[in-house]
Amino acid sequence: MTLQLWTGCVAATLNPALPQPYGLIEDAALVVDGPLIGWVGVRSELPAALAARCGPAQDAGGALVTPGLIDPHTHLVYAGDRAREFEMRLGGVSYEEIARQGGGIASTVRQTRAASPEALRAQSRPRLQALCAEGVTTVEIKSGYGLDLESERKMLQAARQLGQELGVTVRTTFLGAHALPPEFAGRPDAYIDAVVAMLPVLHREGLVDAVDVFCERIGFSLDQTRRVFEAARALGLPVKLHAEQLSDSGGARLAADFGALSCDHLEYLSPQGVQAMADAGSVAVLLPGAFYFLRETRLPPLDGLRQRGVPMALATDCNPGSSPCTSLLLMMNMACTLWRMTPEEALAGVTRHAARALGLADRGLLAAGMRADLVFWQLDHPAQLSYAMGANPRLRTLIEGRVA
Ligand code: DI6
Ligand code: FE
Repeated sequence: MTLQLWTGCVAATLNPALPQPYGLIEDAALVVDGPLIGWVGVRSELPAALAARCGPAQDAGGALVTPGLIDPHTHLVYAGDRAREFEMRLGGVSYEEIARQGGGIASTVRQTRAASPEALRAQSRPRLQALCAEGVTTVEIKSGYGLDLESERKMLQAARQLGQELGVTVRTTFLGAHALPPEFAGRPDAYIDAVVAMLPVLHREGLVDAVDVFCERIGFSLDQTRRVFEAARALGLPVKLHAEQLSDSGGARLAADFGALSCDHLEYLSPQGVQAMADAGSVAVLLPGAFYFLRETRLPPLDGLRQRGVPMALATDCNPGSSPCTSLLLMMNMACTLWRMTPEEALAGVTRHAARALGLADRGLLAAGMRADLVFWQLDHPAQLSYAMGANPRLRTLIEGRVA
């Protein structure tokens, strides 16, 4: 089989083995060998023997090439919206208050339970399409608006089916412990029993790649979180956690005990929590859309995370209540403008570190042997990806070497 050869491009490889910022290679050549990257480097250094196996060089016209973008935290499968609650919040009612009044997540649960599988897919599809249109090739999608076996299954199946339809990788996370459904009002421990019973069933059906819990004053306690994590561990499933978004509950330290892939949100993460994440090798998935939309003022402890070497990923958190957002590029801009992350950190956050937050070792950087998930952009420097607001400079996406 002949290999594809791309030239005339600037490659932001994100490969930490290269000394330049962004692992940048000017005047790069890139060889695609079936579904994988065969070679990437300075064009003049392309080995002649390899060049001989390639088809005619395809000129990228000076485009920037990056790894396919990865959104490692979304709740994009849901029905309805919460625009009326948005109006209430602007009138001064808080997100937590709305949740306590039976709105919030519970209102999306009502609408998601009522939707047919087709309607749920139809409403969710444009959100996944919007992400893909901006160069996203791998997306994590959580359940958590069903809160009973049948409705959680419906959500996870919708997520899987949409991924197949659009030809992108979808990783599904079971978030049964997202909120207390009305039929369990006042009985959170009984609901955790139900979650622990749902998990093996959904896992057996091949619908679960990881397990998450909303550990928060308005979510579940540390003890309840631990019970769900123990059930995950018994099945060999990795865990993630919504932790320290609205308060410091110590969730990150608990998650670290379970070797969590990631802890997400983290505005109220303590120094002990940072240390625990560093020791466990967990990724910090930061969600600037939720910070912005809820008008939070407390920043995640970026300096602490940097000092301890905790990898920082970025995600949309696409959901109807706290981040109705389908632009990962906008998240990069917000992380830079609101939090002073660097554009290089932002790009690593939606590629290399995002891959790690999902436990995927085969993508997130451009190097021989990695998946050939690539995006070509009409840009000449990777900082431009974080700089513009609302632009979409994507030219072309390859997924496993094929034009998407
Ligand atoms: N944290 C979030 O930001 C979302 N879920 C969660 O646990 C919000 C979900 C929603 O409000 O619908
Ligand atoms: Fe979330």
